[in-house]
Amino acid sequence: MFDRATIEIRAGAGGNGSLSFRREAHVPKGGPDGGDGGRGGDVVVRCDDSLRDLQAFRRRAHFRADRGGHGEGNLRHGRDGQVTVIAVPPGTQVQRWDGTRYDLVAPGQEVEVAQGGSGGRGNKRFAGPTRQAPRLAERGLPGEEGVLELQLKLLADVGLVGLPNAGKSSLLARITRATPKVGAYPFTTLEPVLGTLHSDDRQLVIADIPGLIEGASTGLGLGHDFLAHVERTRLLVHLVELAPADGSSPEANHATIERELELHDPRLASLPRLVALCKADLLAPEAGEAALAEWSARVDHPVLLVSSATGKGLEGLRRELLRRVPLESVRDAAAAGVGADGEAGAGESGVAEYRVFRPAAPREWTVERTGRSDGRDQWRVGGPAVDRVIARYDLEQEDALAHMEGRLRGMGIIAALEAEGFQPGDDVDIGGVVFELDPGAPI
Ligand SMILES: Nc1nc2c(ncn2[C@@H]2O[C@H](COP(=O)(O)OP(=O)(O)OP(=O)(O)O)[C@@H](O)[C@H]2O)c(=O)[nH]1
Ligand SMILES: [Mg+2]
Repeated sequence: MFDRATIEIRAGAGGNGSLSFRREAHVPKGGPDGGDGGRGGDVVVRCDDSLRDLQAFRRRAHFRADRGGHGEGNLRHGRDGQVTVIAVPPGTQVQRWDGTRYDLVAPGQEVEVAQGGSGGRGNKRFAGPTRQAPRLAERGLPGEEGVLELQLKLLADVGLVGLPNAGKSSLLARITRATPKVGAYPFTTLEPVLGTLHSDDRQLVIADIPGLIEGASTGLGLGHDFLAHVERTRLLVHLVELAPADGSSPEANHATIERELELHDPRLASLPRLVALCKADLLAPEAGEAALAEWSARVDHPVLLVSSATGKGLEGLRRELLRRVPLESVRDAAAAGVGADGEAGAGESGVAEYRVFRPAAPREWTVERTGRSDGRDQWRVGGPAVDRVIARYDLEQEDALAHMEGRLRGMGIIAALEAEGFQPGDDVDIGGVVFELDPGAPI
């Protein structure tokens, strides 16, 4: 079962703005007519009902969205880059490189996981009363990129838990049409198996969660990965063998599984559950009834006595399941926006609100004196905020430097330099390029 995948994604870069002037036969000096660059394409993850696992990502692990077109003269704007859609099966949890998590449960639900870069403005946009022939245009910004961790968590209404060999698969085979392998040894089942319990008016999806042993929550055995699948169930059936062949104590076995559930996630401990004392056929009927009475008095959950061999108690179990699992199934609940994590829930239509994650534009920048030469101070200005400004301009363009100075001034950087003793004409290293900055000059 391919229930995990790591993929790399990159949204498209924005197109560059154009630096262009109108050329007309009879107009000696045309005005600026450079169009804007288009927006880079976003990367979106969509929940697709026709998929069952994450196998497709073994063949393809890189996804790139189109870049935006460059602007052109005659005020032609670049086209926006096309969105790249990544399809995942229902139940997929997506974690972005920055830790943001999205739960994709309802078919059609979409989330934007990487935003395309904005397009650069063409020189037409910089025209104003003081600058009628702007010789600068912005560059498009890169799109967001990073690694996505995908994890598929089954959407089951009921989880069957219990120690290996407890009889989970046998029970699933008896109450649903699933045909899991049954064996007289532990770890017969190596991955979760789903079955559907039908009644006249509803269906419950039941998952056999194998491999839980002491230490499963810390990664021992197979159970750790599968515990994640239990997270979304709405009711657990805890199978406890009354007369384990290895002579272990049913009470201790019960406690072991409960502890692992709790350690994995305290929320699991608060899920409603049924305790099914199983393989009742291996005990004398009176011993079975006595155990039932004793367990019922001791644990806080309803207790049933069942046997997959004889069918004893199975009709009662079926009834209890149908009665206790809330009417709306996991899928409905998810579609109504109450998914396991309550994140990125879908709207009423069943289609997700388009959750757009915009990282706050980084504000950090630094100003420092780096040395002295020829009697003048040298400075360095850096940080993500500065990098973003640098990325925008092609400083070969005549007006770009003055415009960039304006932006640095707007950010408070020129004032910070001056407060440190900066004199107009000092050399300033801005993002790796050294300028003789003269911010007094008109912009
Ligand atoms: N006598 C009796 N044996 C049972 C019953 N249910 C299961 N068994 C036997 O118990 C053994 C284990 O059953 P499974 O259903 O494979 O148990 P499991 O919990 O799925 O085990 P793993 O997949 O290994 O975790 C098999 O030999 C079954 O035939 C029952 O009600 N009565
Ligand atoms: Mg099994």
